[in-house]
Amino acid sequence: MSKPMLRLICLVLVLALGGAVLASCGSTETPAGETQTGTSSETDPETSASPETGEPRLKPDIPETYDFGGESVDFLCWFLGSWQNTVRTYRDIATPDLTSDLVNDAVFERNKLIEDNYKVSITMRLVDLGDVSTIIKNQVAVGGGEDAYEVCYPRLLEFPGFFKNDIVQDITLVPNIDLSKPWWDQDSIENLTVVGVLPLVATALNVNDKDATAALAFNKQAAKDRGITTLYDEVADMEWTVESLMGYCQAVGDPDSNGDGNGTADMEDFWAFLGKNDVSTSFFHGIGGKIAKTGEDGKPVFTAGDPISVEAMEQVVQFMNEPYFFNHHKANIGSDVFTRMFETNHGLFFWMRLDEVTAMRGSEVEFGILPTPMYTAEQNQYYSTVSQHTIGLLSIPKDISGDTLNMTGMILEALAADSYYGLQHAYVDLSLKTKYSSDEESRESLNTILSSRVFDPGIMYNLGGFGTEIQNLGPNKGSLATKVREYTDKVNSAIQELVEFLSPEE
Ligand SMILES: [Ca+2]
Ligand SMILES: [Ca+2]
Repeated sequence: MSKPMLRLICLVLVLALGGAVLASCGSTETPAGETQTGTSSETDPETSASPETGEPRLKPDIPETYDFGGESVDFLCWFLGSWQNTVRTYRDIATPDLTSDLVNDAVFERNKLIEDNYKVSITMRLVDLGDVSTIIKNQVAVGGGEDAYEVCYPRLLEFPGFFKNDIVQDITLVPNIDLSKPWWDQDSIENLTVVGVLPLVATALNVNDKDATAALAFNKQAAKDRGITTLYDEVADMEWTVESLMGYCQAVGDPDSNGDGNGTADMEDFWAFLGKNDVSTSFFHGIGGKIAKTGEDGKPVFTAGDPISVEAMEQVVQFMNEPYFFNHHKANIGSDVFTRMFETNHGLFFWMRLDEVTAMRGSEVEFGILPTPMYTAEQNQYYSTVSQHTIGLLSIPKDISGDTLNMTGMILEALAADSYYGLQHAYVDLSLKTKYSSDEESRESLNTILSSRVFDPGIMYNLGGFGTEIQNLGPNKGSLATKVREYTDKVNSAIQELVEFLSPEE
């Protein structure tokens, strides 16, 4: 199916569901006060309706039940020890028990339903992020077998090196997976398909890639105290820009004058903007920039140097070097210490990924949520970057074939379809938004953020290392125009290499 057709279907679905933002184009949405209706265990697929409009729940084109004879579908996922007790550790694949945590329990119920319906068992193994590659390489070399992992998630940062071992397969060819369905993230499909081949994909099955989406938080009381009352209106009116953000930050001014007055701007002071190097990349995407876009022929094109991006990034670099901008990386403090600064009233704006919304349960300040600002109002669309540092996306090892591949496709389709209603509802509506039940606008922001996610092939395939250069622009006071000139040959040969690698052999 052509990409425009996929887009069209996606749009039609959005309209059909009364404007609800879908996981493919975003995430599920339920009006405030709705009870949880999407959890798998309490939903009869024949009669159930979407929580938004009462429209019938979209069903996957696979048998509703099947007997796979107790076969297991095994997921191998990356793991980083220092993030052990955070939501960055996979919590969306499998869980042993009900714990009354909404996301955990939605995963438990989903898997139980699918395991019963298809007579399979779903397992997950977490391994150190460097080991995913070794394990899958060995598996593919030996050729599958009883202990094979049917699904794997390397971290995105390691993915470019990982998949060049020729160890994952083209998801577009996997039986029983229908990528036109909204539970497969259409933006990820459009951007990560190269010459018709899709080696990894984002799906409603996961919440961790939603957690990895960039956004801003703001301290509501601090904003009010400074007469800043129209932030949400600006977002809604499509007027939320880097320039207006800079205007507010300028008004807050010198951190030390607002803080302890010891003559040094430090962690004890009140900062207009608590940021880090990642602001470079997320604002680059926010202003509409992209390292690469897919061209007509299905090949990525190096687009970082378009004139508007070049102009906008001058402003972003300037912003990141203003005295009111606190840079967590330059301050060389831990992430938790940095987050704590915002939680304890040391900043007006705070750059974050959505996982912070869950992590900041103990915040002493009440905060609102905003999308990454646009360059100008003419842009008319917000863009929210998805981090390559904190997540992986779904891949299927190359040795999985025949009946096992049939089963893998069917189980993934069933899991993703159910998650689109059950898990995503538990995550977005009941978990993320619950804390802000008094703040309707933050919910709107969450919908905006989750429906405007950017999967940049330049970053996901690490084309010529340019993603790192973007990340360094702000802290190094770099110029995008100069970097593009410097890197054009490098990025273009990386694209050529990627295309040759993925093109079917003649
Ligand atoms: Ca297996
Ligand atoms: Ca001070």
